[in-house]
Amino acid sequence: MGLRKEFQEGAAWVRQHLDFDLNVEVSVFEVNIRFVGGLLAAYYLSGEQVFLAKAVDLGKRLLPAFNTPTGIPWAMVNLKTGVGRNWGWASGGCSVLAEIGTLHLEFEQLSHLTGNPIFSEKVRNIRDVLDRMTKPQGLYPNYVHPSTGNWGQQHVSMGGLGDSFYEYLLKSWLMSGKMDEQARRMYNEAIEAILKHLLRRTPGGLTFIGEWKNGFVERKMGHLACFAGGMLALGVDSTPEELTADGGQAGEASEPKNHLEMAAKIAHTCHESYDRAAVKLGPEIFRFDGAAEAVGTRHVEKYYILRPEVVETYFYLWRITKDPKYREWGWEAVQALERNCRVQGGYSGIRDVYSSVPSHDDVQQSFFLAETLKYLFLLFSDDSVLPLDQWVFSTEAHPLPVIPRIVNATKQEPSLVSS
Ligand code: DMJ
Repeated sequence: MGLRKEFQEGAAWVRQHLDFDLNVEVSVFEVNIRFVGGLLAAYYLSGEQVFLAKAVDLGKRLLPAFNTPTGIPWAMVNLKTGVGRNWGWASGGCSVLAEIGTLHLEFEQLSHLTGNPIFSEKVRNIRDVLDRMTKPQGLYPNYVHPSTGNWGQQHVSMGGLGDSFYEYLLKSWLMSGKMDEQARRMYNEAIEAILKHLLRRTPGGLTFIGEWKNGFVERKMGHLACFAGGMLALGVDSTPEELTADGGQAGEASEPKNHLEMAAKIAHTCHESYDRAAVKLGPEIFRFDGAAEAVGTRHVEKYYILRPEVVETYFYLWRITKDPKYREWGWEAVQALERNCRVQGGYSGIRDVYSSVPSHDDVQQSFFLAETLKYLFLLFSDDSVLPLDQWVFSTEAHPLPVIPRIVNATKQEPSLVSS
């Protein structure tokens, strides 16, 4: 973005003050996606060793979280003592699917960059455990127990608790230069089951991905689940020709051309969730019950906390289809952010998207800078800026390079802008 002075200030702060030798308990998932991923991307984009050194130090401090009978990591670990545990709220002491499934990209990069296979071994084991488990109707429940390796509560979601597990299967395959076939197969199978069991169409013609609870579909979609439009489109865009032919290896339900249609429909539904709100930004949860379609109906679900998933989907669909409506929708979001979320010290979340006078929550989430603004910037940039065939965006939108056969690859780094 040309913000070189600001970047140098940030780099100086990292050099002088960023220290992970702390007696604190952190979320393995959040620290991985925000800190390890952010530091790795900063290293790749700048070449400055300090970012790599900090990422490796932090990665090593996360390793004790994997000391469980199955190797499925704890949700939390103390960075100094290495003691781990799970969230008290998670079903029966389980680990969360989205959390354990969203370490792969960063950990593979750590092994690639250090030559130490330990990080890669840890995440490949998670993948293998999940691959071996029997899935109810092919679906992946959101809770897995780290001691028994059994599923917890039978809740399946493309939104919170599940989301980035699916995303990282596809992106692991992409980041490996399409060599990680296990990841692609598991992605195809998981998405096929999700589309078969969770996809619904409303009387008003909107398509949504609901949530599955013990065999019943709850007719709601979270803002988080809106990333799926971008993911489905990316899955088609990156698929070899032979897989897109009729009767191709991907099978009817996961036939990639259908995925592009699905992606466009989900983008449309998510845009409607924005358009039907007074501030033109969408709620945290929107429902499809009776007359309510793509509308938040419960007071506690009407907030918007500067989340990126809807503009993320616009970004991928713009790159892949070049339909100008995605830039138009993105511009609507920019204007709505300026109108409703801009405050003196930056940008703030709002408590109720159906109130035309915004009530600010006084929080600027870090993913607003890392993701929301980045995807908006990229939506209006040329395709040659961080080209999708050379870079994979982590779930926190940190760009990581495609490295064929990642662990054995020679350290070849792609250019930021393709020639
Ligand atoms: C981000 O931290 C990541 O995208 C994560 O996977 C879930 N969503 C938040 C932002 O909404």
